[in-house]
Amino acid sequence: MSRTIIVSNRLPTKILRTENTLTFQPSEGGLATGLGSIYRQDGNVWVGWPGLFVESEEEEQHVRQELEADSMAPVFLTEAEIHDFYEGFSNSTLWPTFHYFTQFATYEQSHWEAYVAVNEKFCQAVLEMAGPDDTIWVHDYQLLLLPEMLRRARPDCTIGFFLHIPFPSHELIRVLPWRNELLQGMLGADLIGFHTYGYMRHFLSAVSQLLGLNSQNGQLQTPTRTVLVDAFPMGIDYDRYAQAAASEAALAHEAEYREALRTTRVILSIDRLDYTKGIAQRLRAFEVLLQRYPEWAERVSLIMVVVPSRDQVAQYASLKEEIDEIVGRINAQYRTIYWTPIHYFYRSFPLEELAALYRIAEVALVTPMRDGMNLVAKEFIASKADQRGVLILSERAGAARELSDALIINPTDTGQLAEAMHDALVMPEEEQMQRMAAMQALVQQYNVFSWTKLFMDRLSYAKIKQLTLATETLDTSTTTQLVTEYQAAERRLLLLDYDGTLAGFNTNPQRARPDEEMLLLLQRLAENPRNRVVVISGRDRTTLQNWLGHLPIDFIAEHGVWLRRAGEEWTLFQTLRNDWKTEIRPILELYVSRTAGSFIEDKEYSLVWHYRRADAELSAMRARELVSHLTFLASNTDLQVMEGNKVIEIKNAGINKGTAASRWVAEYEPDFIVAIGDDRTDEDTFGAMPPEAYTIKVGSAPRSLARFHVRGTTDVRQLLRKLL
Ligand code: GDG
Repeated sequence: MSRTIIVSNRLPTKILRTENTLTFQPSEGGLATGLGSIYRQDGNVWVGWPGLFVESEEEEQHVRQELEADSMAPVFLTEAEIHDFYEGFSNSTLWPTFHYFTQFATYEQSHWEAYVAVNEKFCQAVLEMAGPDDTIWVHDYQLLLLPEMLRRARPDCTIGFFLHIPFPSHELIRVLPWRNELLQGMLGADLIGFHTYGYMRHFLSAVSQLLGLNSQNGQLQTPTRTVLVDAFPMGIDYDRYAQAAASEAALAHEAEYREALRTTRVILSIDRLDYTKGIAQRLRAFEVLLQRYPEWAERVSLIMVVVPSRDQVAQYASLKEEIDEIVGRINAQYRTIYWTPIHYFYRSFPLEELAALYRIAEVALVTPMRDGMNLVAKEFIASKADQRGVLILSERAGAARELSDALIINPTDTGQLAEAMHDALVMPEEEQMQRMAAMQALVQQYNVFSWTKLFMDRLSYAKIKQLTLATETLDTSTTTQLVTEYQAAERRLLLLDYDGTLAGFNTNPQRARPDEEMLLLLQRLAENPRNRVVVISGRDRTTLQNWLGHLPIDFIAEHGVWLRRAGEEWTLFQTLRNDWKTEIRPILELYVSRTAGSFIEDKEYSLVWHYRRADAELSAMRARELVSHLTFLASNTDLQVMEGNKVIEIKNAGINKGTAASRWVAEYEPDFIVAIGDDRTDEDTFGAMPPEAYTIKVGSAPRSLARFHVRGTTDVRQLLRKLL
């Protein structure tokens, strides 16, 4: 039976050390509640750090056993790992970068190394449990490398990844020295989830700009697999908050607070201490409210709960000082014997007291500078049984995408925020109820349980899709069979594409020269009198001649325009014209001038527009435009428009790699064929081969005509070496 493994940095538990004993308390975080129904099911497990430094082997064993009984498996971290991996790379590099606070980001190689090592550690812990068909759901920014690490070890596992924080614009991601590794790490998953469509778009754009991988409708094509990317706005356990707010305990606390505050109205603010939450700006806005509307003095107080967090990181300590200072200043200036403007608490509250605060507040201020989602906004809504109360919400919290009935503000605009507070305090009850009812319906329906279900369902779908798309992998047993047939054959034909197959891609096509190993491989394969080796490429004949002309091999150049048998002269496949170039070249020149970084390659019988070096998104758009433009022009001529890997080629119709390769098959009559290629133009070769030929696509293979696929050029080399 396959099972589900949840992985996150922290386990959903709190372990407290008191004198000689350890006590275990379930944590009440939103994620723990949402996933509770999953990880506690038979055989399932949650892997993560228990948040405790163990003091001995014995204690480690004890913790392990206790957690195991509650379906959890601990990954123990050392103090050095917490310092470099957690406080370092996670919270001083990734957290500020992903929240647009690059001024706070540090880039320490040693922190990165710890991050890699701890992700490996998590990987090992998961592998100890994961079977080949299990489903693994990885959470958040501390474990960005884990999906790919798991994928290498368990190619067939179903892996999901969810990011709880924003995914920023690619302009911020590109600042990170380890950006490609981080993106690659995430791409090990079958499904990647974000809170909002905006984050998803940023991710797809980063992957396109930095890794050159394209996507369509949230389906991302990596060299080996299709990855689904989607938005899943996380919800809360609505009933739990509604019930807590209606509980005896909450009512009692509320009565107590009311008595102390007398008739003062309450604006509430609750966050972890974090510079992303906009706490200082919120305080300044409250001050502006008191300045602009002195009538609120003695009538409104701000209750501000700041939960201690990450105080080992320097920015957090100085933020704490800043908040202390602003609160002190405002209170000192405005307070009266009867009234305190700001009630500031630097600690956390038990749920019933939190519920009482949600109840008593008429206005909730959720005004982060950046926030992945923000659950406090949703909890406030769930707590308002009488539907009175107003939510003021930052446009930069993920929650703003759903809660459009809140008063949506720009958190840096303190004036606007002060006005919103005033508007909220004077909003007619009828309007409050209308807005609140709409938001309650939404938060109740899209709760944490439906979030979990949506993600898991989509993950199963992602896996099914993978399986139906994939051509067969060239696995060990097929390779063995291929080699056996090769050895038995008398007349073998090897059709090998060049770029992306024999050689890796280079941003400058002239730099993809053959290396020593490739030359030797081709030489030795071609020396065997039973072999016919053909390099079949879109490149011009001069380049192929210069690079490989000294070898005893055959060539098909310019996608079938030019042919050369070993030791003979170059010949044209058929008589061709090239007078059309004068008409087409100016069009391509126009696209070059409109698309910085693109260029034209002029081959004898074709013209090629290259856009690998241009901005990925712009050039993809221009490429679509150019193809339709050229296809229109070519419709009444004997020209054809071909799309390759970041190239568009225009040439005479009826000429392609397939028609050229067929000529070799017809003339040579091979009893064994292997044809390997990576892009669309190689599909013509695959399509022209007899069914028993070993047609092999390099890279992922949705809709390929090839029978098998391999991951990359390294696999191609390995296969060729096996033939020797
Ligand atoms: C990350 C993302 C995303 C706060 N004070 C007390 C208390 N809390 C609870 C709240 C809420 C939780 O802490 C805070 O959740 P948020 O979502 O607001 O923020 P982060 O901790 O930054 O979480 C965020 C989230 O992940 C989920 O994906 O929404 O954007 O940054 O549940 O109620 N709970 C108790 N006492 C307190 O004093 N009991």
